[in-house]
Amino acid sequence: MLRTSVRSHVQRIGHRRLHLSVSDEIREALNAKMPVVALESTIISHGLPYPENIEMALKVEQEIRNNGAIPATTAFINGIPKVGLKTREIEQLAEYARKGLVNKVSRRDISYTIAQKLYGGTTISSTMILSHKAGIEVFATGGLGGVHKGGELTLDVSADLEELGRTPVSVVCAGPKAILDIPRTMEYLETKGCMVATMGPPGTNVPGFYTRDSGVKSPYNFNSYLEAAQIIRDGNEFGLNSGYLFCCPPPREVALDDNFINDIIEQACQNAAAAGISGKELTPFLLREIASKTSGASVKCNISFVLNNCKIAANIAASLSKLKQ
Ligand code: PSU
Ligand code: MN
Repeated sequence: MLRTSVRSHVQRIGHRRLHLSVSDEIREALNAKMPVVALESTIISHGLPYPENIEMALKVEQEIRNNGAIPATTAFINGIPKVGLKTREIEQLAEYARKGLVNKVSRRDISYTIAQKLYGGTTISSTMILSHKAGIEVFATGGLGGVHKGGELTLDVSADLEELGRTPVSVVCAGPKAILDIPRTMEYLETKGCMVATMGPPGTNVPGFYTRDSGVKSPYNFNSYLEAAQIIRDGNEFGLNSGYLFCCPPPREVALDDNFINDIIEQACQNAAAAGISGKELTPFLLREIASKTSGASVKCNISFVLNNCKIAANIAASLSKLKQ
């Protein structure tokens, strides 16, 4: 019975009672206060094509280990919220996603996914929730969800932004996805109280996912892993209970040309409108269109900057665990 199996996954880490399944490796690491970096799985189930998605998922775990932290990929397996997937679970998730059997899970989808024993890919929003329950403070991904173009009328604003306003987890990414209205996304994050800092010298703008500079000013900048770790420690010690967004411009060698990608994004948005795509299907649709129109260049770029973000997140997590010793 599902209810029994979910209940049997109520675990403890330290004094916390968790309604989720945390792998032995992650539980031991957290109890020993070692650096852990969470990873989402919507990017596996809905963000990247097969088989690049599996390749990416396994590579990023290795990148985090190479940089001194332990990776914790999150997902819903048969309705069970899991932190720390096994390789075969990652492969299974990708196989199921290929057959359209994986739900894309943000906060509103969690209860249904558990109750119906579904497979679920975790978005930034639900990864933050699972991470916080497990006691993981740092999370790495590709790009943030945000206010969609025309969002002032459609109200299509990613649940990622709400979560960043209410859950004290740090998201390390390459900025809001370029398919979005980046100025409005930044306004929304300010309203919700999410700290936003971009890696680089003072004045470095928010990156645009595939590009290094979205043209939008970043509220803050940071230049070292230690600086980022201090922001997290101080905000959490103060008890802010809101999230942190660390944006990392994609490395020059992998970033795409602004004009090239912006034309393609514009076309993809028009195609989505013409096909009547909305709601949670919109982001996966746009990413697929862009992948096909760039003959896979966007996928290659996406995987490279996820790796870059993982390296930075692992180093921030390591600095944070040193600060706490
Ligand atoms: N980053 C990527 N690819 C993705 C996503 C992020 O490089 O597919 C996913 C994340 O899981 C993010 C979600 O939380 O897209 C946002 O979806 P929406 O716009 O529907 O909230
Ligand atoms: Mn949406």
